[in-house]
Amino acid sequence: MAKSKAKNLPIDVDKLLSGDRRSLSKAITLVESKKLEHRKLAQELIEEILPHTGNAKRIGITGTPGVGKSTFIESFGLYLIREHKHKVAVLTIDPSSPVSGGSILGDKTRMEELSQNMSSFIRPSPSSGALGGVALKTRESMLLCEAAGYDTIIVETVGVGQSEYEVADMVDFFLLLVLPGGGDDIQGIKKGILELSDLILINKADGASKTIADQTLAHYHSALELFNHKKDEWVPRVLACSALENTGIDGAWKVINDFYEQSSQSGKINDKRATQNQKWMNKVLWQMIEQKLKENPEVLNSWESYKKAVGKGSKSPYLAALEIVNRIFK
Ligand SMILES: Nc1nc2c(ncn2[C@@H]2O[C@H](COP(=O)(O)OP(=O)(O)O)[C@@H](O)[C@H]2O)c(=O)[nH]1
Ligand SMILES: [Mg+2]
Repeated sequence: MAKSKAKNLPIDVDKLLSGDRRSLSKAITLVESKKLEHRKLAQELIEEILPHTGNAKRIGITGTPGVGKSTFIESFGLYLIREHKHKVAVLTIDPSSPVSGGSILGDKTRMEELSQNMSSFIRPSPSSGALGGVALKTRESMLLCEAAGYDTIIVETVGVGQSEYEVADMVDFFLLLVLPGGGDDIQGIKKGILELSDLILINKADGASKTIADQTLAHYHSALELFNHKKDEWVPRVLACSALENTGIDGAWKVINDFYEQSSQSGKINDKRATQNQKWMNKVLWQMIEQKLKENPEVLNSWESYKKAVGKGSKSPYLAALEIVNRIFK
């Protein structure tokens, strides 16, 4: 059993590692805190649990509001728990809604059975974060869930701002939910998101929408053929499902399994995670540098006077920036 090196951690690490939900909740709250002292403790905690992470399947789910993400996660999560004895953690990022707002409550009712199941853990992310933003917190929460023994982590996000790209940078597999229909153009879906997707799942393929869903399937197939896929790379799939009627859920899981089989054999999964970690390090590094500069009164002073000079036109923006940089690194 891991002994806590950091004695002053407010979290019982052994309990967390044994899967204690309360400890996991408290740990995530610590990670989410903006207080400097909490940030330090949170980093100690993350360092300590890091050797116990990395064993879960990390799945990102995105799609426009109303497409059925929460309903799908309810069906999918329960399927994994019942059929495959998984422990499922769900982290949701919705930058457009404060955590206390209505949408999370709505989600809880849509994920009612899952949220009450002892093999699941559902946690919404806060609407704003300190350094690294909301997504960094979610990433750290994901690691905590892995340490607590969850073997499937689902990160849900809505198509707002950069959140999909950030989620894609923390998961192995990216699943895009879309609606039946769409006609000649693929409605409202950013091309970049389509390119990130490992599986496009047409939800609500039930009732009167079933036929349309089949047409949409063909449509996405041909859209995907336009992308160039490198040799040895995962070729994105398209499937239809009904989260409400629980059809096609096993098909989606099969594709995800194929993905893991293929990419663990090729070593791609490790490469992907390594690259993601490096990207995150860089992201946080630049943010830290920016913060440090903004806290330095000397830099701030010259920054202000250069701003005035540039505003008056007595100095060019380029030269001003260069002189500030030279002052910083003198
Ligand atoms: N017919 C049908 N309705 C669905 C399906 N999945 C979700 N819905 C409905 O679509 C609405 C939005 O679902 P929700 O899961 O909250 O979407 P989210 O905003 O993407 O999380 C709800 O009224 C669901 O009952 C489905 O597979 N078929
Ligand atoms: Mg939802």
